[in-house]
Amino acid sequence: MSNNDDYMDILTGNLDKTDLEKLLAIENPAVHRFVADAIDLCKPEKIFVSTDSEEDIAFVRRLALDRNEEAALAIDGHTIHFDGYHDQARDVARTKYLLPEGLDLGERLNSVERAEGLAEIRGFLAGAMAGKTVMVRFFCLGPVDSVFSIPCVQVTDSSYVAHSEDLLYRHGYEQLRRLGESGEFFRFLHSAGRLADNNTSADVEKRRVYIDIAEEMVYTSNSQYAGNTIGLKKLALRLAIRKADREGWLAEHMFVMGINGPGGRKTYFTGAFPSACGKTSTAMLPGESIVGDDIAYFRNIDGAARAVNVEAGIFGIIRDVNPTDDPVIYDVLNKSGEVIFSNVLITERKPYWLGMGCELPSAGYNHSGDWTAGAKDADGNEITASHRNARYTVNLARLANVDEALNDPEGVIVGGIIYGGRDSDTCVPVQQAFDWAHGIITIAASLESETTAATLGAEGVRKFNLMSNMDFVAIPLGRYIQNNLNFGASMENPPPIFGVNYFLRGADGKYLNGMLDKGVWVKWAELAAHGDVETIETPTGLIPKYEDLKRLFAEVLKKEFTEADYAEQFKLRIGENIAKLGRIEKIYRAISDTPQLVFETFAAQRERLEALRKDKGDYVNPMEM
Ligand code: SPV
Ligand code: MN
Repeated sequence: MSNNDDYMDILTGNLDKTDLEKLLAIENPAVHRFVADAIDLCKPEKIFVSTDSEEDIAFVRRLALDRNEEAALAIDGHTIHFDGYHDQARDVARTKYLLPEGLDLGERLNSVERAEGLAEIRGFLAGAMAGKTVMVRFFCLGPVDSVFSIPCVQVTDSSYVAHSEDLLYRHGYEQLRRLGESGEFFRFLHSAGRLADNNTSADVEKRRVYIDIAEEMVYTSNSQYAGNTIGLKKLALRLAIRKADREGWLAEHMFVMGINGPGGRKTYFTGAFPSACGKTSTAMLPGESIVGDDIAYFRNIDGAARAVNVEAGIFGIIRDVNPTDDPVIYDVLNKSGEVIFSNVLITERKPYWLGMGCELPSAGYNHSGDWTAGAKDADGNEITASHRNARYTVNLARLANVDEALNDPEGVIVGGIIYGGRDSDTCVPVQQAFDWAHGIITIAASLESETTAATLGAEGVRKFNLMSNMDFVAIPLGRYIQNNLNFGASMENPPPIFGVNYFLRGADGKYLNGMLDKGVWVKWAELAAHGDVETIETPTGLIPKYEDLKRLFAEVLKKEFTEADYAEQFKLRIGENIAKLGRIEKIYRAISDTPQLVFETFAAQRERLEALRKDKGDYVNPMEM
């Protein structure tokens, strides 16, 4: 790395006058050193330093089109970006923590010894920007000038990445200037690497996401897919989890939304779901308001749990977005204004995707290149019209139901927390935990989900995913659970915790619930959070009464909810619940720092389940509890 004496020489020798002035106006030598090191390592041809000005932002937007990283679509402001055929999701296996000497991250976290990892990734990045323009951008995680704010500097040779960040994050150049010499910040260095003819990353076998804990910095090489490259998204979440651990707050993979209750009451909820399990569509439910759909920071402020959306936009899964199930976002995707589509099908400059609610064209251009229906890839797999993890990127201000508290530096008071996974056979559609610790342990830390297209690898495999944050936890797992337990214990009235399951299936394999039924579960949770509905106590938690759901289904969805629906959906599946406890307990037995309370809480839950089974058998009708 460049040492203290020569970093100014690197900057003055490589930046032109205006860019140098923009950079030096942030009077933080650590920022200068980071940029100088990136230039020295990656050897870009040109350097563009972006302020928060509309002119600078427009430059990046234009560059994405000029360099064919994006192409304009028929509707004004819409563009399409393609990632490489083998670069369509987060690469969990090649995302690693760089372990400084003496640091132990415990079991299950993917890491590599720091010196070795640095040598590898810096080797891939050496000279990687030759002939390209690099962009230096400044953003802020969380609202600007808030106790939650974390300033960030992104250096990337992808104008698609820089453009996406513009829609997804709050601008942070001015904030870093205000912070002067002292500001601490996260740093991200990304190169898409050598590009193929269609401008996608050519060397995906050299794709790496390496998190340098010691420097609060993340390196990405040879990828364009946003989940690997957009520093402020999941890369920053990993750094934030470590910072939160040091400072006594929480960084979670959660939406933040307002749920409208009776009499004009609004209660803010946060919710954690693994990728592609309904998190965004819950956050966007028609009739409710959205603060954020992916990442939240929590702090105990004056005895209340307060949360902010870390982001200012949405990088959402487009599959199944249609006018019936997701009217709010469907509207945005069909009118003028800035939208980046990625990995959808294009014909006649129009985007098409799986599940959009109309017939798809039989030919066009997609993530595989020129495509016709039935086409197969080199491995003989059918190429779908759009990728199952195809996405849209928009700023939250575009949504009709964006919440007025989006940029509140104090965040919102959290009135309830929801956890959900893709679970075909075990948990009921909605239940409330007995208390904070019971919720954290038996719902949040016991979350399992069947895998989806959001990460590389097979789909539909049941996987442990604590707090839906498993891919991002950057501290030993037991410690992470303990931090969550402590957070609730630090307040007199911690928010109630709920578990939901949108993916229960019947004996015929069909889903038992419609896509919009989640609108009822959240309304019920809002009422339960205020003690406005009675509940039925079961061994796994508190479930709704039939009458309340019948009324809510009629009110919210104008739909009949029969006693038979209730009995089938809310029957307690005792064998499945005990089997799940066994799977999860086995995982925690192998994690050395698991808090003892986890095992005690599992034991108590198992006892309750077994006692009921003795009395009533394997499946218990909710009416009989
Ligand atoms: C997720 O996969 O959880 C996402 C998209 O929100 S990304 O992490 O950016 O790939
Ligand atoms: Mn996510």
